[in-house]
Amino acid sequence: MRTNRAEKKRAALREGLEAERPFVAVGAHDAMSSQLIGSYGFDAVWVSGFAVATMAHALPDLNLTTMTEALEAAVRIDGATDLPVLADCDNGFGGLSNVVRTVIEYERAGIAGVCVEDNLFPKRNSLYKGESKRELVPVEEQARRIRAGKAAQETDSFVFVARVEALIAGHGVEAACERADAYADAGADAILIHSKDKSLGEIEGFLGSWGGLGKTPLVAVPTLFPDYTDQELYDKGFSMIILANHPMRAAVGAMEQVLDTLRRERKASAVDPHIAPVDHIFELVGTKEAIALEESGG
Ligand code: SPV
Ligand code: MG
Repeated sequence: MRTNRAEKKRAALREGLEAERPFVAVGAHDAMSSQLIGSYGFDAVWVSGFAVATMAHALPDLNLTTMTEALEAAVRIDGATDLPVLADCDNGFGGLSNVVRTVIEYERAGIAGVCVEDNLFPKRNSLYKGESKRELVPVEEQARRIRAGKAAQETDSFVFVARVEALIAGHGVEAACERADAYADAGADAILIHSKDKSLGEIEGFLGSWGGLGKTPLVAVPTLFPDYTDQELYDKGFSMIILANHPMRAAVGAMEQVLDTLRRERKASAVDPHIAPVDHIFELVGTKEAIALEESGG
């Protein structure tokens, strides 16, 4: 049963990466955000390390979440959706053996794929300001980790996305291309090229010079270049677009507004127009069906 479900999701993720249209994932931080992403017609769910650290732990995105905690979150997120789930596994939570264990554990848990980045342990979230120049895991070592991770997977279908942080870390386009080549040669199923250059100049430079374009699927996280549609990013050469943290930021913004109103108005009804009715929540989680089953006597 589980294998079947996992295999279907892995096939959907692989098909999406090869599709002739943008394959769009949205970042989840818990089971309900995952379920809602499915209800709104997206193609996949991204388990955002940033969003899980924020929402499940109220911690910064600095490798403070352990692999076990990240995997538990991924399993809950996967359980709440029929969409394929790509799990952000930061830098694989350590060195080469941690990357290998990450692949083994996530694959066994039925997750469709993992994404592993070349940030040193402990990592810093790529969007943090003042982090323009920093060291990364040396390219040969990261390629070795990817090769070891790929060798550890039991099924051919499990997806390993290798994330290149060279642009974020200030190493430039040439280094980014070298890393993308090395990771694709090591067996990565797709390359995520991350950038915080709002002008898209860095990304355009990468797209203009990377020889792997069209051979290995490319993944974008347009948090800091949010004005491009998924179709525009697809037309530039990206297969998969990840809207990484928007449900988490929506939830925080909504909670802050509601709490502020409650503090000012001192009565519950003041926020009623701004919050989901309890009946809607009951419906979302299948309450009527669960009670009917309990009472069916069957
Ligand atoms: C995440 O969502 O955790 C990501 C994307 O890794 S980013 O925050 O842009 O690094
Ligand atoms: Mg992350």
